[in-house]
This record gives sequence, C-alpha cells and structure tokens, in this order.
Amino acid sequence: MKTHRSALVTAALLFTSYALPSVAQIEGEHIKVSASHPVAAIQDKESVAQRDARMAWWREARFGMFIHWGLYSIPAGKWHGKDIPGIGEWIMNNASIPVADYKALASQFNPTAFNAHDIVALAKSAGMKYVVITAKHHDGFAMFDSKADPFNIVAATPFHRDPLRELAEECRKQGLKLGFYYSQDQDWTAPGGAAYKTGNRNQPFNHWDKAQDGDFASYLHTKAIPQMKELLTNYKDYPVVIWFDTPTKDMTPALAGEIVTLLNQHPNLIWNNRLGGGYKGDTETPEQFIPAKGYPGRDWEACMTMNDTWGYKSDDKNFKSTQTLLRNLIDIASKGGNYLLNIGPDSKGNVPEPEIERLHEVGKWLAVNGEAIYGTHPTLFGPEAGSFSTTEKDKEGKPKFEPEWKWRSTTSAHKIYLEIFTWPGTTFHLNKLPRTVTSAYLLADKSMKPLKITQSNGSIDIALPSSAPDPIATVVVLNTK
Ligand code: FHN
Repeated sequence: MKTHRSALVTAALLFTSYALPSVAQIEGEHIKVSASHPVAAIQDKESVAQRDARMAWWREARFGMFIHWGLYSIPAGKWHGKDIPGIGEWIMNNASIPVADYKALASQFNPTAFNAHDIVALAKSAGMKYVVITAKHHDGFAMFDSKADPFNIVAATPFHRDPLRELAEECRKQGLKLGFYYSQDQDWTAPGGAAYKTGNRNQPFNHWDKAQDGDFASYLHTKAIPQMKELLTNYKDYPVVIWFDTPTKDMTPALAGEIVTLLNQHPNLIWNNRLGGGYKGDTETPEQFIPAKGYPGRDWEACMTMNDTWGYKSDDKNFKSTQTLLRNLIDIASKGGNYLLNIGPDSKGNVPEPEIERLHEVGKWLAVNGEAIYGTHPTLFGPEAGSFSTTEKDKEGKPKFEPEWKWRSTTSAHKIYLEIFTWPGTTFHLNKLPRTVTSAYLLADKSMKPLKITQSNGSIDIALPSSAPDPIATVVVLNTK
C-alpha cells in the first residue's frame, strides 16, 4: 500500500511542471516540495536516493576553489588615482563608473600570464576537489566565448582566449570538477540588468548611467539566458555547478522558472540557493562566516575570501593565516559543510603569491590528514564548537555565537576523528562518547602506534605526546564499533 501511494505521488511529481501542490515530506522518501514557484525544479521532483546520488561527489569533496577574475582586476581597487573603498569586483558600482568607460577596460585586458594548468594544479595541490570561476560577474563582462553578447574576453580583448575552455580541459586532465559562477540578475553594463548600491538590494534599478536603463525581462531573454545556455552546452561534461548570485525582487518566480527549465535539461547539475524567484536550490551559501551549527538537513558551502576582497585589489594585503584557513576548513567539515575558498588573480592572470603559499600549506596538511575531512560526517559531539552568549546579541538581535577553538571532530562509519587545535597536555578527555572505542592513534603516524586509552562510564582518556605534533591541528583517530 505504501509503495503504491509513493509511486503515484512520485509520478505526479515527475509529470507536474507547473503549479506544484504544497506537499510536505512524503513518507520520508521525497524531499519537501515548495509550492511557491511555477516550474518544478529537480529538487522538487527527485527522491532522496536520487538526490544523494546527485550530491555524492560534492559531499565527498568538502573543499573547493572559488575564482573571482575579470576586468576589475585592471583598476585593482583604484579609479583615476583614488582608492575606491569596498571589494575589488564592485569598483564599477562603488565608483559609479560610466558604462562606456568600464567597457573600455576590455581593450587593455591581456592576461598573458594566465595558465589554466597551473591554477588547476594549485587547487589540486591544496587538496581542493573542484573549482568555481566567475563566468560573468555583476559587471556583465563574460570571461568566456559568447556569441550571445560581444562584451566578452574572446571578442572584446586582445587576449582572444577562453579561460573557461582552458580550465575545463585542465580540470578534465587533472581530475577536478568545474563549476561556473553566473550573475544572473545584476548586470551593470547590459540595459535592463539589475544594479543596486551596496546594502540596498530593494532598489535594483539604482542605475548611475542611462545606458543601464531597460527592461529586466528583456535583459534576461537576450543576454543572461542565452549565455547560460552557452555555458551549459559548450564545455562538454562541465559545468557540474552553476553558482548564482545576488537575486533581487526582479527575478520573479516566472522568470526564474524559465531559468529552471533550462537547468532541468542538465539533471546532474548542482545549483545554489541564490537563483531567486523562491527556488531553494541545492545548497545554502553562508558568505564570509561559518554558521554556528551548520544547516542540519541541508547541503551547505561557506564561501570566503583569503584577504578582504574577492576580485583582485592591489593594496589588500590583509591575508588570513594558514592556521585560520585550515581551522575554518576543519570547523566547516565538522558541521557537514564545504569550504569554497577564493583566489583573485591579477590583470595578467597571476595568482597573488600569499594565496599560493597558503594553499600549498593547507595542501600539505590535507595530504597527511585528508582522511579526517573528505567524505566525513559531522561531529557526534557539538559543544566543542562554542556556545551562544547569554548576554550578547548578534547583528540580527539573536544570542551571539561565541566559537571556541580547542578542538573539532568529524566522523566516518567506524571512526571518530578529533582535530586538536589547543594541545591539552598529556591526556585528552572526552565525555559522552556515543560509540565504544576500540583503539586510538595519530593520523600522521604512519605506523599507527596505538595511543593508550582508558574508558569508563561513557568517557575516555587518550594518552598523548607531551607537545603538539602539529601546531595547527593534530588528528587523533578513534576506531569505533
Ligand atoms: O556581490 C557578490 C560579491 O561580489 C561576491 O561575488 C560574493 C561571493 O559570494 N557574492 C556577492 C555578495 O553576496
């Protein structure tokens, strides 16, 4: 009876492409369906098992490279000799640069130092499993060969090469996945594209040049959707991710539905929660922060910069330490998320040296300790990540989360990993053990020499060397049954 009913509901969901009914969780077999959008997306139709299969590589990956690269790397934070405050890729908006002046940058863009092999090799050496690059950011400049719009790197610059094609070839060769970021809503150089000033998303037509005026739907039909079609069809097996950004209220459910119709033709694609129009997508995307508890029941990916900008800014040297980057990765993995860490190449295509250095260092740690990160499940404990303040509030007026950085934990079927940041001396004590531990060893110790353990009443003492073998994070493995 149960099977029969489920089959009927499945069929109904698969063949309903408009006006979806509001269906709650169906006997645990299907993902919750949202009623508010007109075209059913893959997430509305697939079973939990189909979703697990579609998300499998992404969940295993845990660590990816974000690349913000475009014309904004030429001014690199300065316009007419003045420092322009804000993030580098927003310079056109923040300095209210006229469309014609910004477009003129294309004739100077000749990033001859760009080397797709080296960038993919860098990601690989960092232990990253996928790359997501800005195919088009809010400035409207396409970093790929586009027949739909001539404002692109092949047609409008002396470079005449398609970096996305070159990256796709290298990702294929070096075994990484490739995704494309596409600013579907904001476009500051196309008539009708949305534009809002920082912090003012409710006024998307906050234009500063008449050349930007126009109709949003026409922009979508003549530029954004044709370009997305190009991106989805011209790179063989890639992209595996489409990373949308900054939806405004102009992205109505009906317009977003047109994009979803296109996405539905690529059933293995993963796309984020930033399309707009009421679509939840596959992934939550906390930006520049790590949520206190992750998003239980949802896939999520924290995207972060290494300094204070996504797109290259020559004066931004405020790079986070390798320790911070690595502990962020561990923190995120312990809460079941992915870390999408950004690089911002300069106008010649060079990746800034401090970014290369840090990525190599993170990669060295992962080469030894990756087992504790890739494909793992969240912590079985929880309080180690920190606690909510009883007195202080965050920006939204909710109790402020105060992280602790002593240790984290990740899990696999038969192991608990303890990533220790603050060395506790010669004993690590754990209460409320959810599994029985059979043995323990240091992950970096190739001989897996057993660490002495003492268990009683659900707690354990693990004997450790007197000083931290790894100053950033030492991983203790507990074999469990
Ligand atoms: O406005 C963008 C910003 O430039 C950058 O691309 C980030 C990356 O997540 N997303 C937007 C802000 O949320």
